[in-house]
Amino acid sequence: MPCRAQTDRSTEKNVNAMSNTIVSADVIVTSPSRNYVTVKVTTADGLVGWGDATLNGRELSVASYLRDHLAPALVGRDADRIEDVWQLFYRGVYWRRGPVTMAAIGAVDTALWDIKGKALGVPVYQLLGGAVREQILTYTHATGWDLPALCESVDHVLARGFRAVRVQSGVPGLNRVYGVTRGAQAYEPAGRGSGPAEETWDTGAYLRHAPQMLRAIREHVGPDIDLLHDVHHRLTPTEAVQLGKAVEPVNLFWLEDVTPAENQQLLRQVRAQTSVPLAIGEVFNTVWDCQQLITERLIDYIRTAVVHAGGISHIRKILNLAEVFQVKGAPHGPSDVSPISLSASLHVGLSTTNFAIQEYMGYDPLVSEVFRSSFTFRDGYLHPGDEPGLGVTVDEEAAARFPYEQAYLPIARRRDGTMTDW
Ligand code: CS2
Ligand code: MG
Repeated sequence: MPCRAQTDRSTEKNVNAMSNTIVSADVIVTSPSRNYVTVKVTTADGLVGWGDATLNGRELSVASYLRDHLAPALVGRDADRIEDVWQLFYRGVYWRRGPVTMAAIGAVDTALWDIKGKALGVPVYQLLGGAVREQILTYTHATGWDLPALCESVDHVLARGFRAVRVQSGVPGLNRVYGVTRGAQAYEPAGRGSGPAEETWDTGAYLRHAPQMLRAIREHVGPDIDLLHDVHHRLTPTEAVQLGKAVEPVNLFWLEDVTPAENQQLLRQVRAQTSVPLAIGEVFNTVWDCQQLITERLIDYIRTAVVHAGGISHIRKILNLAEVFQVKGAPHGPSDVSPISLSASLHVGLSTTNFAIQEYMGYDPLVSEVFRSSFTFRDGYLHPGDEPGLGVTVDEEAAARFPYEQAYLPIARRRDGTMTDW
C-alpha cells in the first residue's frame, strides 16, 4: 500500500511540477506612442505572466538578451522557483549587473511573480506580506517653458487630484531642456530617428533660474502641496550644495539626481552642507550600485524601478536594506516604464513599509490599447487592484499594430561642445 501511496505522491509531484513548467517565453516589442518591450512567460497549464523589459533608447538590446539567452534557458523550468531563476540568470552568466542584463532579468522575475499570483488566485502584494497601507501616494509631472505656463500646468495637475507634483521649467537662454515641452503635448524624452538629438546645457543659467522658479511655484501652490524637482544628473557636488542651500526655504519633498552618483561617496559633500531631501537611483540596477548611498544615508529616497533593477525580487532586497537606514522607496515611473512595471511597483508599494511615493507620469491613450491594467488613481493615490497576479494583460493583436520605431534619448553638450550628462 505505502508503495502505491508513494507512487501516487511521486506522480502527483510530477503532475504538479509539469503544470508549473514553463513551456514558452516570448518577447513582444511594440510602440503605442513609444517603444515598450514585454516578456510573456507561459506554463504547461496555460498560465501567462507578463514582465516589462523597456530600456529607453536600448529596447532592442534587452529584447535580444531575452530572446537569445534567457528565453531558451527558461523553457522546461519550474515557474514557481522565482528566486532560483533570478540567481541562475544573475550568477549563471558570469558577466553581471548593468541596465540591459538587469532589465531582462527583471522582466522574467516580474512575469514569474505574475504567474505565481495567478496560480494561487491572489494579487502579488498578498504574496509579499499583504498590505501595510490602504493606498500609495503618487506624484506626476508639471512642466512649463516659462513661469505662467508652469503655473498653469501645476494647476491642471492639482485639479486632477494630485497632492504631489514634480516641477520642471525651461531655462532662459537654452532652446531645449530636460523634462519640458514648449507646447501642450506630453513630454516624451526619446526622439524617433536614427540617432540622439543634441541639446545644449548651461549650468550657470540653470543655477541662476531654478531657485527663483521653485520659490515662485511654492508661492503659487502654498505650503501644503509636495513639490519635487529633478536636476537630472547635471551638477557637480559643489553646485548641488549651492542649489540645495538656495532652495531649503522652499521646503521641497526632494531634489532628484542632483549629481551623477556612480561615485556614491561624492554625495557626502552635498549631504553635509544642505538639508534638502535627496532622491537618487533611477539609473541604477542592483543594490550594489546604491549600497553606499543607503548605508551612509547619503540620500532620503531610493528611486530604483522594478523594470531596471532586477524585478520585484531585487527591488524588495534594495528596499529592505533601505529600511534599515531609514531610506524610503520612491520608484521611477515615467512613461517609459510600462504599465506592467508600474503595476508591479504598486504591489511592492502596498506591501512595503518604507515605500514613500510612486512616480506616475501617465501614458498616452494608445498605450491602454495594448496594456490593460487594473491599477486605479484617486485623489492623489494609486492602488494596484486585487486581481490575481499583477493585474495587467497585454493585447498581442493590438501590440502588433504598433511596430517598433527606432528612438533615442537626447545627449547634452556644454556651450563649448563638451559632452555632459543629459
Ligand atoms: C526622469 C525620467 O521621470 C524621471 O524622473 O528622470 O523621465 C527619465 O528622463 C526617463 O525615464 C529617461 O528615459
Ligand atoms: Mg528622474
